[in-house]
Amino acid sequence: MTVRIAVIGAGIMGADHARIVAEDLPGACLQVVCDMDGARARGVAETLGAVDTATDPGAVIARDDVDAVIVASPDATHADLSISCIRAGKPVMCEKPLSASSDDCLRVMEAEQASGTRLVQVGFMRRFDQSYVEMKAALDEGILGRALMMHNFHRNVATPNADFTGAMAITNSAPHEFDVARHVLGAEYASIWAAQPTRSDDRVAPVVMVLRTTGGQLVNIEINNNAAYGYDVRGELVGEAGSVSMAPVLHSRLDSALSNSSRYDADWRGRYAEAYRRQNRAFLRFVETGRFPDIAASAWDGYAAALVAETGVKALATGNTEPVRMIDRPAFYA
Ligand code: ISE
Repeated sequence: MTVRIAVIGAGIMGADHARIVAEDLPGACLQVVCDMDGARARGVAETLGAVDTATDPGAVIARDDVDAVIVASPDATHADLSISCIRAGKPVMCEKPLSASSDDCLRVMEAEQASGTRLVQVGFMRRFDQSYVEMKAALDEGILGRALMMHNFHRNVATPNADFTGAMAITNSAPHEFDVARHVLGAEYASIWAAQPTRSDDRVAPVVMVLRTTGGQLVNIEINNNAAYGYDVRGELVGEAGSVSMAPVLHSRLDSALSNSSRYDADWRGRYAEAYRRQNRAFLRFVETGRFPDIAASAWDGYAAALVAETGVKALATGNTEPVRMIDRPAFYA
């Protein structure tokens, strides 16, 4: 049976998810592209051959000809749209973050638990990236010994708009690292500290964070949303017996004029193209089988990332190391 998927949001990420569904997801059909801006929805739908377009997400979620939903609308709408999907009994793949507010994530978890069925996958696609898969495997297989530290660098060319703040570096960009480090280490966070250097202009400066896990490991994260030169993510997992670092993903190298060079992507879609594909295929299998994918992020993981982000925003304001106080993990998410 073909799974009819609606994509809500036709911006940069919605358009990319719609493309994956239309071109790279055998067994799925791009049923509806929905955006408040009808012309934008139509533009994406026409390019990809979607069956229909819409502007009202609530009506789309309720449609009988929609089996599953991908939410890629603005961050502030993610939690409520996920709850609407749960109430309609439809599996949803919600782009990260599930919310910038941990209370909102708790509401999603409550709705999901009340439904009695796992329905929410959160789009932390880095879990599906081969570099992190290999880091986690090296740790789980015992090759690294006990994990001590994880170093993370996350650089964007420039902030997407003038409203982007240092706090958003923590709530919008850093959740990738909060989630993937916690996933690779298999650990929860105990505390977070955050600070920013001073720039010469009024652009958002990098945010540097140091987190400690409940097992005493350190995770350091640099988020630089105005790195200027390219989209660049680096990472290294350091254990007592060895370490694994992320190799650059390159398809060519230019040798010329006594030098060699390689290119950076302008944003994350190229670097993580395969991870997005794997993630969305895992979502399709989830819809088909009802079994939540092993490595995917759940609403619980969305909550964990949001709580750490909230605490990180507080740490940035106070300059103190702030304790991360998570609720106990509900058995539903065991
Ligand atoms: C964006 O929302 C993403 O998810 C990207 O992966 C990240 O690099 C960027 O900083 C975020 O704004």
